[in-house]
Amino acid sequence: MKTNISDALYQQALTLMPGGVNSPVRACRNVGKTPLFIERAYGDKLVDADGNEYIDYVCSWGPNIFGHCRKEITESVIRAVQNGLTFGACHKGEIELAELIKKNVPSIELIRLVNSGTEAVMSAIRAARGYTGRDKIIKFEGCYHGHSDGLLAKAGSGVLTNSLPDSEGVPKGCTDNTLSATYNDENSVKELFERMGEEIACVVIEPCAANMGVVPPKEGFLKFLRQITSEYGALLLFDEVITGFRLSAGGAQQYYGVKPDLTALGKIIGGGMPLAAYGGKREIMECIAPLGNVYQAGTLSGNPVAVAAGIAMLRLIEATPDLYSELDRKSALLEKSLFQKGIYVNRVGSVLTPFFTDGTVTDFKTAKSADVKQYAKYYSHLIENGILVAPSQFEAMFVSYAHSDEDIYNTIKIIENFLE
Ligand code: KE4
Repeated sequence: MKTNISDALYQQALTLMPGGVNSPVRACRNVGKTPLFIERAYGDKLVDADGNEYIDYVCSWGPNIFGHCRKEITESVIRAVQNGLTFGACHKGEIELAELIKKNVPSIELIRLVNSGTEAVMSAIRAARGYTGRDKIIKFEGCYHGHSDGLLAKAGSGVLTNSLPDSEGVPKGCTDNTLSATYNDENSVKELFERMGEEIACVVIEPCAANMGVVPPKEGFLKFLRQITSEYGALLLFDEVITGFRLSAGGAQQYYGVKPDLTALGKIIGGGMPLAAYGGKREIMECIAPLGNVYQAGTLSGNPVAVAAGIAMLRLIEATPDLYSELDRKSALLEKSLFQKGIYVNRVGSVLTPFFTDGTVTDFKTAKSADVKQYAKYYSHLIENGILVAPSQFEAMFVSYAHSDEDIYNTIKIIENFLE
């Protein structure tokens, strides 16, 4: 596989950006590779600068649930662009997108559009603190909620992959109010509430973790969090940046039947453009400026072009009745073939992770026991054979509606010959 153009571009990028990338995981350092430079994408395919084509299971880390360049979305963006790129003022698209989200995620009574998942979670936590008047938050080891200072404490995803237990540059004070619990371990949460319950503003969780690899909530865990937060007057914040519109049109809260007080969304709702959101109970969100005294703002928030992509995406979801059943069917084929070859796979709907471990992965500790060198070999074998998966054991594999059965079977064949 020739990659000299990507390699040359990478050398140039290294002189301009830290690690030559605009997001650490793309540097592929943990799989001992250098990044490909992608030229174009269509359906479930990516084409790199050297003309190599790949079946894409990264799907831009989640947004592309219909694959790349789905015409309903691209045409809607092209139309929007012709009316102007950004107004810095209200426009009706914001109402339409907000209504589409509220319709599918009824726990969201009031919503605020922002530009990234990081911003969505950071702002939701500020709303929780403003509403409760409390400072402490509980997060779970191995979960990643974006790179705001207070949340880079035993985060998953990039930080876990780069094995930085905490990020440098985050002043100690910023994480003093961040308590870490163990995913799927009720006692670790109970103990914190018993010690500091009255000081806890919210519990923030990925209702199905996907940043230490996919780790589903064990039976009753989310319900337990719902109960204990209500008991202590703390709020429950679901970070559904990945799971929102991914596990179902109502996200993980519909899939698992547990209603949070606040939700952060991103990725899919932007249709591939930089757009995210946070929202929840009216009386909580009424704390947000200009109504309330919790300040949050954004130059490009509710951007008309990004909103047009988001509206097209959510309309497409509503117009595709077999979306989630098809995603589940295709993803199950991958899961089954991996499992039959002795690989431990965690899968929920169309997000899955093959773990190179000696047993099932149920939390941060078991995820970290994975053989990342073996994963690197797996990654290299796949990419050499035209299959692109996450360049890290601690991410998810995404299946899109554009993945054909034939591509799934080709993928299985290539994975099986690696495992043999
Ligand atoms: P962004 O700020 O990257 O849009 O979203 C942060 C975020 C928040 N919450 C969850 C559950 C997330 O998964 C993310 C971002 N996910 C990572 C990969 N798992 C994005 C990829 C990257 O960092 O380049």
